[in-house]
Amino acid sequence: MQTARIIYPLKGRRVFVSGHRGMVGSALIRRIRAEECLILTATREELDLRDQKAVGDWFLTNLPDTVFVAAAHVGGIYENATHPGEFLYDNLAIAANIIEAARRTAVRKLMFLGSSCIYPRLAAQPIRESCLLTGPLEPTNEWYAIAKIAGLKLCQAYRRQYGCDFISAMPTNLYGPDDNFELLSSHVLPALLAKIDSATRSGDPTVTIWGTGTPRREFLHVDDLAEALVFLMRTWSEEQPINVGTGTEVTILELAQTIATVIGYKGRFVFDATKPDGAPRKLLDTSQLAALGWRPHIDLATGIRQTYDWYRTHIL
Ligand code: GFB
Repeated sequence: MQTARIIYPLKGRRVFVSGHRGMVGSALIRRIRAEECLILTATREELDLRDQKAVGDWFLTNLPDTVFVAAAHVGGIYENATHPGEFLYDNLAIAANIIEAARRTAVRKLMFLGSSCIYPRLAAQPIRESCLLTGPLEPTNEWYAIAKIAGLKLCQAYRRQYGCDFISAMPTNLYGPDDNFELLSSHVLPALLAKIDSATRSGDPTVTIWGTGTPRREFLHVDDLAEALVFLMRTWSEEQPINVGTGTEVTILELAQTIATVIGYKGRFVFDATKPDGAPRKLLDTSQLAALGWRPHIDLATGIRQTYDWYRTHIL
C-alpha cells in the first residue's frame, strides 16, 4: 500500500485545537501530543467561539499557524431536531469566526470538520463526496447540516479567492471516550451503552431503542478519527471534502446487540415508535482516503469495550 507524501509536517507548528474538551478535540490532543508541536487551546470560559471580536483578538494574540476546527454544537437525533436554532446559529458562528480569523492572521493550514449528515437523505450508498448538494437533507438534522455545509463552502471560497490552504474532512458517526452519555441529548451509541449498563445493574428485563432499530449507521472510534485527521492535515490539500469512515455499517438493533454482548446484558429490546429513525442509511464511501493509504484500526466490538471501560471509570 502506497502512503501519500507528507506535504505539511506538524513538527514545530503552533496548532490550535478548537473544542479541545469535546470528544473529537480530546482525541486530537491525545494524538498530537506525540508530535513535536506547540498545542494551543482555549476553554469555553476563556473564549466564546460565537463572538467574532473575541475570536479575532484570540488569533492575533496567540498566532496559531495550524488550526483544527473541532469545536461544534453537537448532539444526537432528538437534540438536533428539538434545538434547530442553536444548531444552526452556533455552528454557523463558530465556523465563520474561526475560518475568517484564520484567514486574517495568515494561518498556514486549517482543517474544518463536517459530518456525514451533510449529504442528501437518500444519497446513493456508499456516499461519495461528489453527491454533496444533489438532493434534500434529512429533516431531523438539516439545521446542523446547513451550518456544516456553509463551513466547508467557506473553506472552498477562501481557497479560491485568497489561496488559503483550508481543507474539510467529513467523519461518519463517531464514538469513544469523552462522549456525551446524557440520554436525551446524546447520539445512539453512548445512549444505548448507558441504558444497557443501567438495565444490567438494576436487572431490568427490557431496554428501549428509539424508532424501529432498522436504520443503518457506520461507527468510527474517535481515536481512529484523530489518526486520520493528523494524516490528512499532513497529506491532503484539495478543495473538495474528504470522507472519513470505516466502510462498514450495522443496524441500530445489531449495535444494541453488540453492546449487550460486551456488557453481558441478557434482557430484550423494545422499540419506541414515537422517536424518529432519521436517515435510513449513512455509509460513507472512503475510497479516496483508502487510496491515500489510510485505514482504521479499531473494530466496533473492541471500540465499544474500550468506551465502556472509560464510561465505568469516568461517568459512573
Ligand atoms: O446517533 P443518532 O442520535 O443520530 O441516532 P443520527 C441514530 C439512530 O439511532 C436513529 C436510533 O435511528 C435513532 O432513532 N436510536 C435508537 C437512538 N435508540 C436511540 C437512543 O437511545 N438515542 C439516540 N440518540 N438514538 C446524527 C445527527 O444523526 O448524526 C447529527 O443528528 C450528527 O447531526 C450525527 O450528524 C453524526 O445518526 O440519526
